[in-house]
Formats: sequence, structure tokens, C-alpha cells
Amino acid sequence: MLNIVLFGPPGAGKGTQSNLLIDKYDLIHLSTGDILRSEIAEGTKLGLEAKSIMDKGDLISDDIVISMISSKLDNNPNANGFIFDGFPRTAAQATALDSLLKEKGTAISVMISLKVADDELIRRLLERGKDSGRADDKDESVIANRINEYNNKTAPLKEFYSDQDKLSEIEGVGGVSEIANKLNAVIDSL
Ligand code: B4P
Repeated sequence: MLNIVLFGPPGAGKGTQSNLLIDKYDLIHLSTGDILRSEIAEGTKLGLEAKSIMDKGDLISDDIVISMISSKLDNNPNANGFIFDGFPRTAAQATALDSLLKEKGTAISVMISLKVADDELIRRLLERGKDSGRADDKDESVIANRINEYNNKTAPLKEFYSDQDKLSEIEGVGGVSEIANKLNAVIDSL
């Protein structure tokens, strides 16, 4: 199986690049952000709880996102592989993901981290906020909080994967297809 963690700060292009990779490599896209937003749209109990946390730019609790990913893995027993987009975001999530994949006789193949400077992230997210309807993209202080959460809780996971010799970092600034070519080169070299 090909299991990719697509990593980077908010607005780095994880969702954008995932959409290209799923077609090219026939993978299942698991975006915890998208799953949470669909819970909100459906008005579920989880969605109602998640909305106020996401609108502030804080992280949802580990238990919730781990169980969401666990059930998605169970629901796709014949997948060629998965792209994990926006997950894991904490050490507890990374450890849980390793265990879940081990139970299924597989593992993460690579973590690809997209590098983008903060001023470019803020520019992209405010631009998306003009028509995305996402409250967390409209307010610069919420965006700053998301970047802060990333730096404090999520960025340290690069070490978790580099200790397993699975980290590959690429420049996330440039044209979308130019960045996609760099991602493809990393994956094709596995
Ligand atoms: P996410 O949905 O993961 O939001 P994101 O980080 O903004 O997404 P991404 O980086 O994929 O942005 P995109 O490619 O679309 O999370 C939202 C919230 O959900 C979190 O704050 C948290 O509350 C919660 N959450 C999600 N997962 C969680 C977890 N595991 N644990 C706890 N809480 C969790 O790119 C952004 C913009 O850039 C787009 O407009 C795009 O068009 C543009 N863009 C992309 N590539 C570009 C390029 N090369 N050049 C110029 N613009 C580009």
C-alpha cells in the first residue's frame, strides 16, 4: 500500500495537492478538515461541537479525530492506499495512526512536508476566505492562531517521521503543477 502523510501549515496546499494525487495514484483522500466540515454541514452533534472550536482556529480533541480516521480505514479495506491530509496534527494522533495501520498490516510510506512562509499562508487563506464561507479563513487573528497551533503542536511531528527515515520536505511556493511534479518525484522514488 502507498500511504502518504501530506503535511504543512494551514494554507500550505495540502488539500489542493491531495486532489491531484488521488487521481494519479488511485488513493483515498482522508482530510480530517473536510470530514469535520461535512459533519458541520449535516448538523450532527459532533459538527455542532466542532464548529465553535474550528471557528477559533483551535484543534479538535485527539479522541474525536482518531476515531474518525479509524472508521474511515475500516470502511475502505481494499484501498490501494491513503493520503492523510491534515492528520496527524499531534503526537498522540501520529502514534495512534501508526498503531491503526500496523493492525492492518501496513504503515506510512512517506511524510511529505510542504514549506511555505507565514506571510504567503496568510495571503492565501484571506484570499480563500473571500468566497469559501469558512469563518476560520476570514479573520487574520484566527489564521494567526492556526499557524501558532501548527508551530506548537503539529510541526514537531516532522521529527517523529524523520526518526523513522520517512520525512521528505519540498518547497510549497510556486505554481500548483510545478509543486505537484515535485511531489510525484518523491512518490515515484519510493
Ligand atoms: P484543514 O481543513 O486541514 O485546513 P487547512 O490547513 O487550511 O487546509 P490546507 O492546507 O489543505 O489548505 P489548501 O490546500 O486548501 O483544517 C481546518 C480546521 O479543522 C483546523 O484548524 C482544526 O480546527 C480542524 N482539524 C482538522 N484536522 C484536525 C486534526 N487532525 N486534529 C485536530 N483538529 C483538526 O490551500 C489553501 C489555499 O491556498 C487555497 O485557497 C488554495 O487555492 C491556495 N493554494 C494552494 N496551493 C497554492 C499555490 N501553489 N500557490 C498559491 N495558492 C495556492
